[in-house]
Amino acid sequence: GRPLRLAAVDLGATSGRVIAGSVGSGTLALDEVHRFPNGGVRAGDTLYWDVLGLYRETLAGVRAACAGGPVSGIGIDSWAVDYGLLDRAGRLLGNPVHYRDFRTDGVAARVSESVSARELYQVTGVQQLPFNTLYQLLSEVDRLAAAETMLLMPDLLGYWLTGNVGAEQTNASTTQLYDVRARTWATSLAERAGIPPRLLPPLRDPGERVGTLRPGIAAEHGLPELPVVAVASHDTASAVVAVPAEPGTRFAYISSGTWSLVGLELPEPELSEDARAANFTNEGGVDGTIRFLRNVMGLWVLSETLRTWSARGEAVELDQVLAEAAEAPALAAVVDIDAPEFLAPGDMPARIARVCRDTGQPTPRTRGETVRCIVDSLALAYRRTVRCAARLTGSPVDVVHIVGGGVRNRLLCQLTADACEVPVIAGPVEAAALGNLLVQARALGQDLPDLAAMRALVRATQTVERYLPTGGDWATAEARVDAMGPRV
Ligand code: LFR
Repeated sequence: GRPLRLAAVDLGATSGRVIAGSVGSGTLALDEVHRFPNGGVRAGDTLYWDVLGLYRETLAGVRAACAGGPVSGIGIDSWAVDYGLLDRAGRLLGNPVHYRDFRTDGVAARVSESVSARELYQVTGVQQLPFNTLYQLLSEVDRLAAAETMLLMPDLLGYWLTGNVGAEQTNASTTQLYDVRARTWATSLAERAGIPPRLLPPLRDPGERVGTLRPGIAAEHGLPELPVVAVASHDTASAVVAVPAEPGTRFAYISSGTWSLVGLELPEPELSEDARAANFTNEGGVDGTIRFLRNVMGLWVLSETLRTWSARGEAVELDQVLAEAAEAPALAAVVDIDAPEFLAPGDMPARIARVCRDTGQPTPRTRGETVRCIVDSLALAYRRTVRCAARLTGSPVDVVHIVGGGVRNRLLCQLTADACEVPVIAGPVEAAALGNLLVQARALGQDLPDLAAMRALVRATQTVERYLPTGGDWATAEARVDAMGPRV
């Protein structure tokens, strides 16, 4: 049909953007109308999100989208697991806390006294990460008595925009409070773990209407009373929608941003004990699909490294250090990039150097060597994860698709092809925004019956780059990392 102009609000942990997209038959065009930094704000002993800033920037972006031409809908996606609590009057109770805050330290171990890790996995299918919503809620259990509702970030913003509460399924599936097979909240499990089930709002499918922009907000911002559509509100779910896989190919994907989400799309959850031991998650996707994946620490380690250097007054450009890294010797030192010590903000170069020293490897001396160690270690983690996913599901992988901001890191893309020993197709960069737009467009009547149709449109309109494997002794490096300590 005639292209629809839609606003996609895509909130990442390090930056947010609002994209005005046109979606129609043969058309999928992006216009980035607003971009802003995001990140943790440490106040007192807590690492928070600037949630009011995110709300303000969301509205600024929607205004910018509308200034460029008529808009038919708004969709919001963001990182997962984090939430705000509302009281009985619908007011925000406290400022949402960042998942990298240390308040969840030790909580998972306490939960296993009331619900075993095995049962948790059987029901929710979710990997053990210290910051799962379940553990965050339990870290503030004394405050829950005053709370009526828990809203995940996109649902909280959607509530402020429309006045309606709900929980979109793809994001709800990351909370460890959701029954991945029944596709409902895991109410009895929640109760046994100590979470009042009233906190869990009605579920919505991606594509359902959240509501309409409240008249007061529309008037205040000079906006029409637009529909707000529930998209696949977990950014990773939206990104996977836009993976330009050819029909029938056996593909793995890497959604490459602050995190690297590495895995497969499955028709059913994979809940075996082997999958649990390998810490693979089963998150709900569009049209009943499952994202069977692991969180790899991602570009976070690189961006924290750059932040550390610039805080010391060293002028560093990403492209420059990547060029230096490309010249540095390959696989000279590798670390387990998923080790818990890389999770919290801080001096990553020092942590990398310490691990290299402690594991008897040469310590990176130059910036290029440090960055090379990080990208080699990331590629190695991709290899390990892709091969493990293939093993666990019995489905071989012929091609790895990389989507998201990491597509711009050409060194990492090439090393991924080398490490995984299969071709890599890299692109599109703005996959999460594209997936957001595609699901919105379908909800508003465009002819995109299934994921295959959405991906065909991405293939027809977006450019990708191909990388072929060129070798390297990844097996030896993998064995070195396997001998190191526990991972997140
Ligand atoms: C990626 C992501 C991951 C999730 C992490 C924390 O942006 O959404 O999928 O595990 O952020 O929420």
